[in-house]
Amino acid sequence: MKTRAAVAFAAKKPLEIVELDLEGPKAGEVLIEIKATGICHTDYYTLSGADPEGLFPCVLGHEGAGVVVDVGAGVRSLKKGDHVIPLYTPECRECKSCLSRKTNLCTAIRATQGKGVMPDGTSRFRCDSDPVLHYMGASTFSNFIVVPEIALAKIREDAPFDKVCYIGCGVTTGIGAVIWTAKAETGCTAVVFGLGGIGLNVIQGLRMIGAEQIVGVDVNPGKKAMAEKFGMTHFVNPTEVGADLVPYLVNLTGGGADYSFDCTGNVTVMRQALECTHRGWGQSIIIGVAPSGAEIATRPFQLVTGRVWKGTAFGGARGRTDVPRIVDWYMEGRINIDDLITHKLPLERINEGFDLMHEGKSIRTVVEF
Ligand code: NAD
Ligand code: AHE
Ligand code: ZN
Repeated sequence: MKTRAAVAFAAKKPLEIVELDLEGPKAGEVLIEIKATGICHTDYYTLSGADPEGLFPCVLGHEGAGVVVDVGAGVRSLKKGDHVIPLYTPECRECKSCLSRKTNLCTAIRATQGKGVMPDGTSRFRCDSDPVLHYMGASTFSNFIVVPEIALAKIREDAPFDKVCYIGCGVTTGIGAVIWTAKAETGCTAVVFGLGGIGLNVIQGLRMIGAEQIVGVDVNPGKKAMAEKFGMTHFVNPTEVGADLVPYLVNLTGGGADYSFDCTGNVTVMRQALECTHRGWGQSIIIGVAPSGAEIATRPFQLVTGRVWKGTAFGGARGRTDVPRIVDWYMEGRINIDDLITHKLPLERINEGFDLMHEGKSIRTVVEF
């Protein structure tokens, strides 16, 4: 069959809207019609050439929602017409990682996913008979995609695609980082670095669990109003505070934050985030994805004195189990997604969505098919 897709033919080049050939689902795979997709900073990161796993040509996008059109042999948990969210972190419930209950990082298909192919080692996309690669096991910038069954969360049918697509990455990552990775508790203090599509969901998660103080740090003061709406209690612009940012934040939080979250992908910020946490128990959660070759540093003394550095992928969520619950939270009005979707575009204008992100004008742009 044919599918309309925004293809990244090379790093640093605008996406091109083309018609691709899409092979149908093989055993254990599912054909999905994507109805809507968000644009996450990680799509830009890979397009920029900074991702060591970035392979081209590929179809980017990993924050989508859609409908099952067809299922391959042996697929039991999904049927035609089901509404789904593709999962870049699958949940096979059988691998060592899934069975450990210690991580959400299912390993069943990670190796092939990182190479841009399906578990059988081939791509389902072709452009003029040349293969085009998948991305993060999702490729939601295509109207139709093929995804392994274990990488699909079945969701309720009354949930609007143009909102719940964001649960495919940003919402789950931000809220999950608070509740599943940090396991932050009521009354805690927290500092959130980067008030974009992820950071605002961290703030929303902190408000949900009843954090006492939520400090937001961003170089763009234009992010302040939205962050306040989502629960931020104090805003700090690092360009105004300068080199004294860490002591400033330690003082503001009464000796250091219980939790901090990096939502920038900047390794200098990651160090500041660790060092502004409280001696003895502070935890700093790295969410941001840093460029190839970048490394984090701190004095070991920071860890000797009890601070903990952690990272999180997809907020620690087990996708098939947790994503439908988060969709319920949205439908019950317990979380706000609508205000974070600041822009909507048709596929033909997807490159404008990347521009809006760069210019700091959007939180999330959603592309509708
Ligand atoms: P975004 O572009 O919407 O937001 C980034 C924010 O950081 C912006 O508001 C920007 O002004 C701010 N910022 C930039 N430099 C800063 C600095 N030095 N100090 C303070 N603020 C600064 O991006 P996003 O979609 O929110 O993604 C944020 C990061 O999270 C990216 O690195 C992305 O790749 C990563 N991410 C990780 C996961 C995961 O599972 N770990 C999931 C999604 C996104
Ligand atoms: N390919 C990158 C890794 C990027 C990365 O860490 N991705 C996150 C999700 S970001 C979503 O917006 C993730 O899930 N990581 C766990 C994993 O297995 O990739 C690189 O740097 O190599
Ligand atoms: Zn993402």
